[in-house]
Amino acid sequence: MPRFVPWTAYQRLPAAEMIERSRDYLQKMSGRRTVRQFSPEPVPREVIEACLATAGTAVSGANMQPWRFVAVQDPGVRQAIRERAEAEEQAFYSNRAPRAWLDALAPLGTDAEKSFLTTAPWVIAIFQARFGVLADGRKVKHYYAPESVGIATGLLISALHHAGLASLTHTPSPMGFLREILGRPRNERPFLLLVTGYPMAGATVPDIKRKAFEEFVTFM
Ligand code: IYR
Repeated sequence: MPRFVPWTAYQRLPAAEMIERSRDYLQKMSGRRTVRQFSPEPVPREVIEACLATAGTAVSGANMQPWRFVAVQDPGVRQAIRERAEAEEQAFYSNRAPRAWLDALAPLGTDAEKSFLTTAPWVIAIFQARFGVLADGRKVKHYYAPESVGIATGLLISALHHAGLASLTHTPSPMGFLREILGRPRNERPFLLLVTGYPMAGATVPDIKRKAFEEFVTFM
């Protein structure tokens, strides 16, 4: 029999307060931008730890919690990641990417140079564990692993922004090398790299816009 317990953490709010809070959060998140220029200034590990713990509160398929995070501060390891990522990106930008993809990326101003991987104080490698291993060695399938890890990553990005840090999602492709460099087991598939730290003083962001609300929301 499944066991149920009271949800004591829930706190019901008056409508006016819900409206105010939802708008405050919207305003906070509207200011989030992906940044590519980071300051090398160190960021306290406690901040990264709390944000990762927040990511771990994500909903997941059958509560399997398939996300794995490797928070890398070590300069040698970041350098190794950078070298492999830049090698893949060289191939991507010079011949692997179709013209249309490069055209779509043009407004972002990205290229194969990934110095943020060694400049920013933290590079968080996010993996998706395709199955879990029980104490007795049996494997359990992780249902909806990509969805679950995507949700956890969203919470992490939100937590980092809320804490006052900038972040950047980076997906070198292919990124199997991350498992090698970081010594991860075979069942873990690299999901993405999340770079975080303070933005460099005077950092700029692309002049791009979010879609209008009506373009991505329908009420019925
Ligand atoms: N992985 C490459 C290319 C790239 C792809 C997408 I989709 C972006 O939104 C940004 C970049 C890179 O990281 O440069």
